[in-house]
Amino acid sequence: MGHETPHNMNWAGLLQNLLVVVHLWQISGDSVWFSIPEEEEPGNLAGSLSKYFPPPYQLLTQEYLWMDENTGNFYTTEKKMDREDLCPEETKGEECIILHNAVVGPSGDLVQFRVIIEDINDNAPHFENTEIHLSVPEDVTVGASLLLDERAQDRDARSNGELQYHLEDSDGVFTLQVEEDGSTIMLVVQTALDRETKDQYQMALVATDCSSNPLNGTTTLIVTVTDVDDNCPTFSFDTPQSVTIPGDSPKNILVAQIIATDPDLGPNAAIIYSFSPKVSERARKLFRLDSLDGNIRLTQDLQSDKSEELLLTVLASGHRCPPAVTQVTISVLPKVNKELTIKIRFIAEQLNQTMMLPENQPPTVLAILEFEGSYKDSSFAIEGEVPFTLSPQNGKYLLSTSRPLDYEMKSEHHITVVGHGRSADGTAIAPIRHVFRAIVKDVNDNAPHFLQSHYQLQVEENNQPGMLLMHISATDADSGSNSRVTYKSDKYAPAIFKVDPTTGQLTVLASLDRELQSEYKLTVHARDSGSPPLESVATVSIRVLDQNDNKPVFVTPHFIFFIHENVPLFTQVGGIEVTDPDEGENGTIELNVANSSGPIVVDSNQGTLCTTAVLDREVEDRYELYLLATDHGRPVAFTSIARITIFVEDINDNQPEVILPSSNSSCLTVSPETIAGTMVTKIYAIDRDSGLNAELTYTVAASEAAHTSSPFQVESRSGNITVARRLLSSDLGMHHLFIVVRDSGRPTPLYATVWVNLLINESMEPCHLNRVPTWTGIYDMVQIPSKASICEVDDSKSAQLTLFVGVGMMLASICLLVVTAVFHLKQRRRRLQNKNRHSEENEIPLRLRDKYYSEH
Ligand SMILES: *[C@@H]1O[C@H](CO)[C@@H](O)[C@H](O)[C@H]1NC(C)=O
Ligand SMILES: *[C@@H]1O[C@H](CO)[C@@H](O)[C@H](O)[C@H]1NC(C)=O
Ligand SMILES: *[C@@H]1O[C@H](CO)[C@@H](O)[C@H](O)[C@H]1NC(C)=O
Ligand SMILES: *[C@@H]1O[C@H](CO)[C@@H](O)[C@H](O)[C@H]1NC(C)=O
Ligand SMILES: CC(=O)N[C@H]1CO[C@H](CO)[C@@H](O)[C@@H]1O
Repeated sequence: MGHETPHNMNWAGLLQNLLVVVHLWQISGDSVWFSIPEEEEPGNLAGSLSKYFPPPYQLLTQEYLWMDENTGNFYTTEKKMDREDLCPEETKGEECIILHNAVVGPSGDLVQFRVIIEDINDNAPHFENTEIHLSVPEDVTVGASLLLDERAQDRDARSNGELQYHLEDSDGVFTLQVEEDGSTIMLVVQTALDRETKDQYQMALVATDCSSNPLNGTTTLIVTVTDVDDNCPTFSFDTPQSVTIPGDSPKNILVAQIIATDPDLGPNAAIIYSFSPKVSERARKLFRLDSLDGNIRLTQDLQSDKSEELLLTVLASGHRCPPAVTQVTISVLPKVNKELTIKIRFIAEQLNQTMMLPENQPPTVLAILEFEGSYKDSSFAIEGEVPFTLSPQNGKYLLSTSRPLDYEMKSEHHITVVGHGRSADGTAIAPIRHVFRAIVKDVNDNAPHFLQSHYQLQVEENNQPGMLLMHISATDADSGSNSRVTYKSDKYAPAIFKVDPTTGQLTVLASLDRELQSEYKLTVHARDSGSPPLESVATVSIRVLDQNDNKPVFVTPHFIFFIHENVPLFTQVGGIEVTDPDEGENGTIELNVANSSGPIVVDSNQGTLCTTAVLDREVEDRYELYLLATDHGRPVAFTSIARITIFVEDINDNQPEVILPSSNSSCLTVSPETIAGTMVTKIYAIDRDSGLNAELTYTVAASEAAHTSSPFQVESRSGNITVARRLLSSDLGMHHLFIVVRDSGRPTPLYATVWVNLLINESMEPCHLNRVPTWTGIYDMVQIPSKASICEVDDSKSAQLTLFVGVGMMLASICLLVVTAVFHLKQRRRRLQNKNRHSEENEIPLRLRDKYYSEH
């Protein structure tokens, strides 16, 4: 066909199409149809075209059906066929037919066949609304029917879609009336309704289809019974018959509530309350009735002292109803004070009724208490023991402190005040209690307190500087800054002690020297931080303990003493002054002789030297010794050495000794021509003493021939015998001179006498004396010639006497002491056999003697 002219083709095509349509019509006209139930499972054989057409087969639309190309069998597909979807609602009463086109036969003819989809009851009746509301007045007549403008739908066809209705749970109050054609459903009232009894009915409206396996649908039918004014107000039992009110009731107080009820609804139940015209004028004046809520209130403050009864007749009116009537009796009691009330006016500082009171104040008024209202025999009293009092004054009571409060003793007080009283008619009223709370505020009224007012401590000297001595501490009973204590030493305290202001630590800044100062006292002040601050004082005594840090010191390195010779044994020579500033054993000195040249010992206890032998100046006139002083310090003892020189002083214990002439009978010849003034001989004498005791004078006591004056004279100091005058012839012969040789010892000089025999003869022969002349004269041998001494000044008689007496007494004492000492020694010797010689001698009490020492 392909290459014909368009003109020819158009005509040929039109003809062909016309033929197809004619043929199609022919085939469709053949009633080739199949019937399939809806909602078939996939793959079910629905029919076959093989009976009608030769193969092959091709279905043009394959949505719901699938056709086998060779057999012409067609089957349901995955997509189910729903009759209600495929055929519109309007075709409900008819068959639901779907046309299918297929190309069949070797020539490829287009055929059409029908598939009838059969209905199954797969849809339940369905109400559009789940609830149906209907209203019906309560006074509806029995038998009245109400239109239910609601029906169920069922999409199925024929009997599967035909519906029947019935009611469930209607309890016989309602029935259904359905028209023949089911177009209208009526609800028929079967019993009388009363809203006040039951104002709503609920039931189920059920629609059922007419299939053999019927399905149904339900909706809730709610019938509301509407109100009709068919009731009148009545007073409820709650409405009080009588009311009692106190005589002091305030204005607007609710006296009574009148309650009337009308079971109807809304405006049908509206009630208006009013007093009956019969209510008294007084009652109308006192009470007000609220017309809407029925509350009776006082129009004014009631100040009634007498009892009274008022009758109130109250009407409750409803719409189109006669008023309901009730009566309320109101009893007014005379005004009574059932309880006591207090009025409190605070004077003290207070916060939320809690008074803040500083401690230590003199008694002050804190608050004024007063009864509110008038009572009989009213009074206030404080309960319990508290430092507060109440004092009445002009019907009021003053609450005050009775003594100063002490924060440290008690910081909070609770004061219970009890008020008693009776009402005006004399009946007792329960007492009233009011508790006041008072907080005591701290005032700096406590000084810091030292545990001890006096601290004593000891510290060894030569300490480390900065050493902690002790911890001083004081406590303060106050609180807060009133109790914060700082320490300070007073301005007179030695600067080497330091007190830490905050810790109270006492330290010594320097090294102490007990020998410089062994005791310190300081005053420590503890002061709190209150304002004004308070302070207290403690004293600290510090005793410096000794260390052996000093050597014994002799007062001089060289002592010089003088002692008379011939003094008795154990005579004291002198005192040795030696010191050691240390204390106790550290300062206890023992003296020992290191080496000595003489019979001298030391008494360590007394610090004295004494003799152990009788000294003879004429034998040894000085002694040297060395003394060792040792202290008793432990572990190290210190020593010092001193030199002692003792000079033995002379006493007149030797009489002059005449050396020349050697005997009383020796004789010398003197020429008569010897001129005057010529020295003829000399008396030579010695005295072993020294000083004055050895200073000799010579005196002629008397010549033999007393009647003539002697031609010879003795020079008193030199002992020269000289011719006194020109010798005369009468002078020839023997002359005997009795010479006294006297020393100048005090108090009594010693003397010797000698005869000097001189012969004046010209022969100049040596003379010889047969006999020693004898002395018969009286001469005071000891008397010192007035012109004897050149250097000596004569002492007065009284001085001499004093000296005599002194020496005498001294001698006597020494004797006595020696006797005592000897006795004592004997006693001790028995006990102290093993003690050394020094200690024995140390026991001898010696008489003190002046001491001498040199300065070099
Ligand atoms: C003597 O000194 C030592 C230390 O040198 C000391 O221990 C002792 O206590 C001191 N004795 C006295 C009695 O003070
Ligand atoms: C005595 O002791 C001192 C000091 O120790 C010494 O100088 C002196 O030579 C001693 N004398 C004799 C005689 O031992
Ligand atoms: C000389 O005579 C005197 C007095 O009679 C006498 O004291 C004296 O001892 C005599 N001297 C001598 C040496 O005999
Ligand atoms: C005594 O005699 C000696 C000579 O023998 C003489 O030197 C002396 O001066 C004389 N003394 C007096 C005081 O005359
Ligand atoms: C006076 C006197 O005795 N003279 C005598 C002096 O010496 C001679 C000789 O010896 C004597 O004969 C004297 O008598």
